Amino acid sequence: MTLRFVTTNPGKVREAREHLASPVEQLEFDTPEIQAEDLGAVAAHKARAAYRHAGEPVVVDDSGLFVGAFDGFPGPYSSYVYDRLGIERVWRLAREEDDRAAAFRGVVAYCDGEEFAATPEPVDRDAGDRDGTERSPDARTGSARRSAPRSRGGEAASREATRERRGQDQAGDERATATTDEQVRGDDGDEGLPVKLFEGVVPGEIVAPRGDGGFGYDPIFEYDDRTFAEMEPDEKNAVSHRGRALSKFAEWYEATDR
Ligand code: ITT
Repeated sequence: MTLRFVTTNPGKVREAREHLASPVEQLEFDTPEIQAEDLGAVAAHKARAAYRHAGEPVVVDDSGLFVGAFDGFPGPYSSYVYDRLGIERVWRLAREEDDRAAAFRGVVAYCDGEEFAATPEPVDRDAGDRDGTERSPDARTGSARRSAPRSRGGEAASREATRERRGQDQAGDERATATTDEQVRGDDGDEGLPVKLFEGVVPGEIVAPRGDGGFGYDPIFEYDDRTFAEMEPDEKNAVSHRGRALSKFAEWYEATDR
């Protein structure tokens, strides 16, 4: 069965194809992202929105670059910082620091509307991130961090954005409604729609930009003396956060009957 990787980023899909025996197709859709410190919560929310949009099994990914000297920033805000500042300015900020240690972290999330049998990887079942409440440890990415509370204004704006998207993607929503059970409810109440999470982390260092490969922050992320942008795709995939998360996902997915 063809897997739909719902993302605006073709680089993620190229990497997923290296890991999965099943065919992977990009479904380009800009999923609404909640604001939360925890990538697992963001990825689970993205997966539910992607599933509602696609109406068939979906994979999404949420990743970020965590710089130690910046207390983990930009982390979950990496996409925003990449678009607004760009890698050259992130490098210029980091070079002021003695300690340039960083990590890429990523969570691959899978949702097909069905429940999951118990395996070590966590399943996210709720939407507790919306009100800043503590999530149970197994719904997170291993840590017990608290999601950032969202302002009412932010929540309302996000719902408005989702409604706007719904208007544009009515057909997708209708498909989702037609093919799933009552667990698939609106954005205001999709608690209960289970999402399986697979996490990957890779440590490295922020350096001056080098290399032409990869995408995003790859030119300023050095691992083992080379930046990710200086590696061949399969070399990056063998060690990267997404590669690690995808290989856990692939092992689980190929072993299930889904
Ligand atoms: P989607 O949300 O549509 O999947 P995105 O590119 O916005 O695509 P994220 O929300 O996960 O993805 O944002 C993560 C940011 O970190 C984004 O700017 C990416 O370019 C960057 N990033 C993620 N994985 C990366 C990797 O393997 N190498 C370099 N940069 C990466």
